[in-house]
Amino acid sequence: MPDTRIADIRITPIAFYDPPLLNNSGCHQPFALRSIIEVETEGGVVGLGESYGTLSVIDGLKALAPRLVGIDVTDLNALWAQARGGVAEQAVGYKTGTGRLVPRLVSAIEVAMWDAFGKATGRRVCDLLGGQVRETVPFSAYLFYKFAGHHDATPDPWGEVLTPEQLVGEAQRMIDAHGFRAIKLKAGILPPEEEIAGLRALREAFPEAPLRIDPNGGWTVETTLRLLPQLEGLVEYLEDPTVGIEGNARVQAATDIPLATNMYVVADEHLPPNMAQDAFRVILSDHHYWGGLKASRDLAKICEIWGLGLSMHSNSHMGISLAAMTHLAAATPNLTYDCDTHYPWQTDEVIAGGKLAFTDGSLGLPEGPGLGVTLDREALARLHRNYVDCGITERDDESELRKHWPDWSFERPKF
Ligand code: GKR
Ligand code: MG
Repeated sequence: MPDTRIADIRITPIAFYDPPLLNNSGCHQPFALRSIIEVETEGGVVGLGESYGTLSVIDGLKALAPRLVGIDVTDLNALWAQARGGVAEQAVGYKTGTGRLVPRLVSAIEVAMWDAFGKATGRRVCDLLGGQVRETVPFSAYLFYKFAGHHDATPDPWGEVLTPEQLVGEAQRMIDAHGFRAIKLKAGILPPEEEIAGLRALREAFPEAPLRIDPNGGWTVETTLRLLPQLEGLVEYLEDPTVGIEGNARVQAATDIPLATNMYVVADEHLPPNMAQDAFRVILSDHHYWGGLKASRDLAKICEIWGLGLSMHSNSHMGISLAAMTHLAAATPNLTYDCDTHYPWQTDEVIAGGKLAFTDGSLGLPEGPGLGVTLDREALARLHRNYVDCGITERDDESELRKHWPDWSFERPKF
């Protein structure tokens, strides 16, 4: 077997076109940011990872990378020890608190370590994570309200979506293109009655589709309690309707609809209070912030033990993240709902061979060892130039929305 000690780690920030999608915090900027991680071993194998492209993550990764030279790509304990050893505090633009940045840094590099080990040994990442339990991984149609174009008036190919009719059109187009079964509506932007009218229109147009709505904590407890009768029988789960574990526990106590979260149970220390208060019954895991693929498999076991449902959260991303999500999901027995993905919203790609294709809303594992994907170096260079040229270094949905609606202000809860 080739030498699997780490010889070098390269971090490349990239930016790619993102449509003007709306959420409770604002509107997506014209470019979404990611980081591409390459872990090269002494044996000459290159493993790939993809993570957030915000400045604190890029800086943290750059501080962590040289500390990892010489460790074996299987040594996750050494990776955690180095990440906990003060690198987060070195990150310029470090805002989010060490507790949040450390697992993000570990995740970004850990995926590339698994990929390198898989490529060095001829094994797929899902086999290294415990073995494949499903042939294909189902994803959901992730719908957003959106503007017809960005504030500079560049039109977006998906057009405007602000009404129930336009929402059904967006869903139809996404389902025609990718075959998704479940539908998720990003909410918390329009008055809740309008968003529920959108859900009802979706129910009428797609009678069999499992539906979800995610206001990102945009509704008060009182508003959510008032809306529950309209949501019962309509949605398979209700995602982060209001703020915090306590607030959502009050909602969960009043309904049989399971509450799901990617906002308030996002780290180990949130699990005990969540269980004690019975706030969320579905965890939307995300290997990018839970500490990587191994930590996410551990989380799945915790969910199984405690009878929690499990699915997957996403952010705007490229094919390396999608491949990692798919390997993880393929190796997770208790995945109880179709996973989220922003992938259909992204036109650019950084992996060789172009975009991965869904069949009937599901994705098979990319062929080959590791994650089964390799870099398109020309695309990487082009998307890195985008990053340098666009000048965006932080996601800022709030200011972006004020370019469209000058009087708009961020509030959570808002309605
Ligand atoms: O991309 O606008 C977005 C989403 O709102 C994203 O930021 C969330 O993290 O997809 C996410 C969610 O489910 O809350
Ligand atoms: Mg969510």
